[in-house]
Amino acid sequence: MRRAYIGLGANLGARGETMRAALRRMAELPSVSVEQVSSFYETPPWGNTDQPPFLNAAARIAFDGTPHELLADLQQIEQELGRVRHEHWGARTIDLDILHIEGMTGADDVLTLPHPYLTERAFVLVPLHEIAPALCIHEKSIVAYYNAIDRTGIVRAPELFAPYPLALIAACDEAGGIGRNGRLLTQVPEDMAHFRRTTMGGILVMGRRTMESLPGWRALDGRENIVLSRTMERAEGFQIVCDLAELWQLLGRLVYEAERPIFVIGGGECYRLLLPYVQRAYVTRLAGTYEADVFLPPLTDFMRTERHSGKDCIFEIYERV
Ligand code: PH2
Ligand code: MG
Ligand code: MG
Repeated sequence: MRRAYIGLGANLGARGETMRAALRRMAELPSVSVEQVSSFYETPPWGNTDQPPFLNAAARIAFDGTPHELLADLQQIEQELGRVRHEHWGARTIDLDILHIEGMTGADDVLTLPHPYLTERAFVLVPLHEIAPALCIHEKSIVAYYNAIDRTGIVRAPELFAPYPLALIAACDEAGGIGRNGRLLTQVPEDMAHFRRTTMGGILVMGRRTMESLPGWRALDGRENIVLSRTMERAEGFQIVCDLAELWQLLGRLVYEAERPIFVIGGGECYRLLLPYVQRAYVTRLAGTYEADVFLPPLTDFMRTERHSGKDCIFEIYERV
């Protein structure tokens, strides 16, 4: 296995989605494992400036095979993701460049290693600096190139480009209540089964109080359990993150390994914090009201796309419009 660094860029279409799809396809290649991915950065177009802004990122991978085999695999992914034109320095749906392969230098007519622009372009150096500041190219570190370059106009875009669209799952009473005294309002077996079926195999993100409301504080089986908490240090069966940046990093690692749905499972604070990143919401409507003290935030900008009645409750799905 060899270690390599890949630069990603996109400035047409749903840029964040395309970049994530490219990362997943890279991770799915039998010869490649994606080890680390930088944040996504919004960068002004370099070269031909009369084109939309880019998203850029960098990834560290390990791969088996020759540089040209890797290049062919990356070009195949570019093709599949709809890259049509290859105007030099022009707009593109996705651009995957081999920036550097450890222990390899050289050039032929299709590949130059390290990438000739690697040390001169802020849109490459900023993401690469995040994941490999100490990497040395031509006997100088990335951090040294980074410090010397004009980075005007480059901004980190974690808010806009969480590594993956999230789903939310909640059960509400007729007043929109979801909990009382740190517990669920009621336990409807039909809804518990629905929750288990819907989330099985996925990744669960919850707040600390929700984690403490689980029976025996035990992680839910068959699913990855993540707790978002500023104060907790560890809990068996759970991965703990203290803020959104850490959450995106962990989710990035998990979903590039294997594509799995991510569910925000509560409570109120966690729903509120993560709602801007939620694409789909599974909402169970419980009959009656239960004097809740925590409520689901309103799903503005969502449209109901499904609704079916169960025995004791109604199951709905909402999608962000
Ligand atoms: N790629 C180019 C040309 N210009 N500008 C930015 N900001 N980011 C890029 O990835 C980029 C560019 C050709 O590959
Ligand atoms: Mg390229
Ligand atoms: Mg390029």
